[in-house]
Amino acid sequence: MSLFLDHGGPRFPQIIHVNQPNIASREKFMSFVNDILDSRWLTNDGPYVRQLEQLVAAHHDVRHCVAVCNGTIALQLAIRALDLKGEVILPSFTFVATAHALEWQGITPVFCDVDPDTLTMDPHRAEELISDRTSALLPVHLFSNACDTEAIENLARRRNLQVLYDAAHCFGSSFQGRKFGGFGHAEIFSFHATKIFNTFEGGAVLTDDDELASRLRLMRNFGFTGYDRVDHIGTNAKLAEIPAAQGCALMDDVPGLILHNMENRSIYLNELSSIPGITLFPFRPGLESNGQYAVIFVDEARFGLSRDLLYDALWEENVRARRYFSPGCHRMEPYASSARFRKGDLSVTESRLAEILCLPTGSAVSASTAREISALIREYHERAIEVAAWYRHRPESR
Ligand code: T4K
Repeated sequence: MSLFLDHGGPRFPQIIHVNQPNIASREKFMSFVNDILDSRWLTNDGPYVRQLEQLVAAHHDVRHCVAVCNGTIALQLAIRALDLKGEVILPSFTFVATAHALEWQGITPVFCDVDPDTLTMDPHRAEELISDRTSALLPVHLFSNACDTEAIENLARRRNLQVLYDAAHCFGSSFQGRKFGGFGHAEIFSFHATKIFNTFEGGAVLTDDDELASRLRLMRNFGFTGYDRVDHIGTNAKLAEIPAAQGCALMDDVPGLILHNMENRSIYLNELSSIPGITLFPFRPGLESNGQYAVIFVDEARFGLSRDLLYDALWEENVRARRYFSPGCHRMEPYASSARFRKGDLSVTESRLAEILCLPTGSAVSASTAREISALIREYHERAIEVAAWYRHRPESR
């Protein structure tokens, strides 16, 4: 049953997702796959992984890209290679992998509040949380928005802490003329299918530190330094050749994909900014974003519907908006119910998490779809009383 009966069914006949994968040229990708199959070199430091690492390092102006099998493993490897210990301060407003990667390594995540505009770690709140067990800061460039890198790195220097950035969302983005990848001691990226640049599953640690990069390379391959020689503890974090080939094939498309996202962003900006109670997530000045997340905030009092009702109503019409990253890591397990996890005052995190909504964008979302989604949101605002009543009376069995 459609929300607005006059539409006679969901507004979109097909489901519109938040981040449908970007697909490389099939011809190029398949020729790489054939090459891989012909060579019978499928993994273990193969030519496509090497090529991918060179391309990514060059694209991000860093000395080293160490490619691995996903962004979470990139975090775990970097945490271990940097020898982080005790407690590490991170925002709660992030994908749960950021917290899990610490906890997995036996390091206690300490949850810090964010700046209300940029949604990135508030350096003042972080400083209040530093204890004699703190070894590092793990800020997140959320939705590719830059952290206050200067304040964070000053704080780290003053308090003798390491800085590892979670730049999972940042492929192709830059801040103050510098590509992400070179901030802090290291930055991790995700090449998951839903990211602007993907290797199906994949990720990388980017760094300018030669020694750290060699340690990471050892650690991702069991610590092997020769066929029969192991010099370091390690794991299997390798990226295989076919995923790497997808990245190599997609690389040249990145500028066009960014352009497409930014066009969608300006459509959302133009169409939504005059709707009371809807604001588009602003970028920090100096940021050149890849635009892979189209993020809005919903102020219930002015819009007429809560974020959650808007979310439900969009799903009714096959628009699968997402509430990233509700309810916040501190409300997820094991962090919610154990007193072992220290948390600062997370009031900004809580209030922003109640308002946030990610709208569909990416190459699968055309300009006309972005306009139609915007028109739908305007219609919900104009018919807010009707929509709220529909939800109050709708059958349980939806
Ligand atoms: N740090 C941060 C800040 C992160 O955001 C992430 C990952 C990480 C670290 C860890 O990196 P990885 O270890 O994942 O490399 C997705 C992704 O799985 C995750 O990579 C990502 N962040 C997170 C933000 O989003 P879900 O649970 O929302 O994914 P899912 O399956 O609901 O898919 C999202 C949308 O994309 C859906 O609308 C369906 C659509 N989709 C998805 C896939 C996989 C497709 O259309 N095709 C597909 O193949 O987590």
